[in-house]
Amino acid sequence: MSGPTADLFADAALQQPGGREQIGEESYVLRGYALPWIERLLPELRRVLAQSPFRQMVTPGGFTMSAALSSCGDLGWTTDTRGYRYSPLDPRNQQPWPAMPDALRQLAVSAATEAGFSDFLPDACLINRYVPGAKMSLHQDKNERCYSAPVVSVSLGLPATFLFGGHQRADKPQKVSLFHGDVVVWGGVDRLRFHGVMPIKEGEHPVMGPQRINLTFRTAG
Ligand code: MD3
Ligand code: FE
Repeated sequence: MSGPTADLFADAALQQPGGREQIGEESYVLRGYALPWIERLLPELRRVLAQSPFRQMVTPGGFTMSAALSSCGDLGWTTDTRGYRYSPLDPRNQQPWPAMPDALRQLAVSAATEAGFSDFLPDACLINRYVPGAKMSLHQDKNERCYSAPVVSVSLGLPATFLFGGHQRADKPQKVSLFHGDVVVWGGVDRLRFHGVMPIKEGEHPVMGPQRINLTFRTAG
């Protein structure tokens, strides 16, 4: 996106009826959308993480990521010195990733529908854990086989400043604050935009403690 359209989205998110904030041509923030689901969601998340705990992964360039990762679903995202990829097995124990709990899948499908993407069939849920100071550098998500499906993300815990860039790494990103319970849906022409997360500020969240956990649902296979 460039020119007048970019300017339109640059300053403030456009308010939409139904509590949708449009942040890109086909991207929406659903403020607090996950809040009614939280009590169902957290015990499931705990079960998943007991089976596949958070771990810090190394990028092909040899850097240890500051965010710790896990996954659930048929496919999980991993990185090591050989590259980035989706795998049906958790490299930590060579066992399948934990199944995607129904509550998580239903939340993601329902949010996607709310944003205009019906028939979302996520097969992977990446779980990122940020402690204060952790960040995610500007990148594109290009390891999924299906770019026509949206990505749905659920923010939990400490707030974050999300960086929403363009299709070129050098495009100046817009900043979007994300809070506990916010759900974001990215799709269509926005699916391959560069994005990242600024370093998380010190803090203690009343429900989640001193951390931010982000769930991202994708159709990867
Ligand atoms: C925008 N995670 O796991 S939300 C990631 O908050 C990732 O943990 C961030 O970027 C986080 O890859 C950002 C998710 C997100 C995922 C895919 C996108 C935002 C996106 C694809 C296109 C545009
Ligand atoms: Fe990403």
